[in-house]
Amino acid sequence: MAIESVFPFESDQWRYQSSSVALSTSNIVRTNLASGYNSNDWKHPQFDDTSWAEGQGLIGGRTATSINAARANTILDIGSFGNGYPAVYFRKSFEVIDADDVTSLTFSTIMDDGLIVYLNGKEMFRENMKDGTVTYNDFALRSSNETESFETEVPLAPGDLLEGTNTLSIELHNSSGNSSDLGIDVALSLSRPAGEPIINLPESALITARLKLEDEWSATVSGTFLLEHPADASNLVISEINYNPREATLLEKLNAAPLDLENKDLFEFIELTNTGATSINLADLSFTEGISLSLSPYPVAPGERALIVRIGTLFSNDMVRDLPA
Ligand SMILES: [Ca+2]
Ligand SMILES: [Ca+2]
Repeated sequence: MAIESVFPFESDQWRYQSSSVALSTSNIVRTNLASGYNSNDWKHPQFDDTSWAEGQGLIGGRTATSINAARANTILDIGSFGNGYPAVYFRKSFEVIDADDVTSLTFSTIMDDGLIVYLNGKEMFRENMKDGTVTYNDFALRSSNETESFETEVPLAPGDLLEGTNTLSIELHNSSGNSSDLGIDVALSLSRPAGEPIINLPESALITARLKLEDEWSATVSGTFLLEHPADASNLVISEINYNPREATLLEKLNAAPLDLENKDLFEFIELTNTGATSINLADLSFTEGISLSLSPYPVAPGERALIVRIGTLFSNDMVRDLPA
């Protein structure tokens, strides 16, 4: 597994709502079709949280040092003594590239006292909360140990993680209305299968790779990776052959100086045409008889022609600008 950090502890741009207002219960989620879950729900990625307060983790109260694991960067209003808020709501968005590759998320959490974590409107896990439907008024099962963080790895189902922007929603519950503290911080990482480094090719290419294990390199392996269709008999024709050409005229020889134009064979060429509807690539193409030649990756657009020549410079010379079409 390759582990990548998504965001660390003490990240900013958390949104939170700390008040006596109850938001929707834990059974109203993306996976519960009958629940009426929609973008007005605080767990929904498109929910408008711009009116919520913004802060940096750890977000906690009643004071900056109430949560024992770390000092709060944002002080949380946890309600009045004896009548503290049972729950406070949090949201945070983050970006993921190549989401389909990701197999699990790992949450590192500092928490007082219990919580339910949702990803894009689906419950990922809960800790120190009762089973079943949890409402705003439910307290955590017990006081938590907030002196250190704990890790929770959650395997992902297809569609859980979105390409691009994703949204975490968390309801954090206190252990009682008399509790002196309430707070949270989360660091998130993700796992992808190992051995799958992604190389984005700008063009078709021959790739040679080798592995290094400690100080030792493996032998190389090579492969040609094409962005176009491979050329074959269905999309490629020999459209012109210039075999054993006539002698250059005096004028051609004059214009071509100082090249040696006496060897007419140097001017032989074969023209290939892409007769297909999509771009093709000539990589690894060879002739079965007559010409010993294996071609390197070379893309040819639909209708485009490619010339196989002995010496390229001869064909960029003035003398061939009037080649018959
Ligand atoms: Ca506590
Ligand atoms: Ca507490």
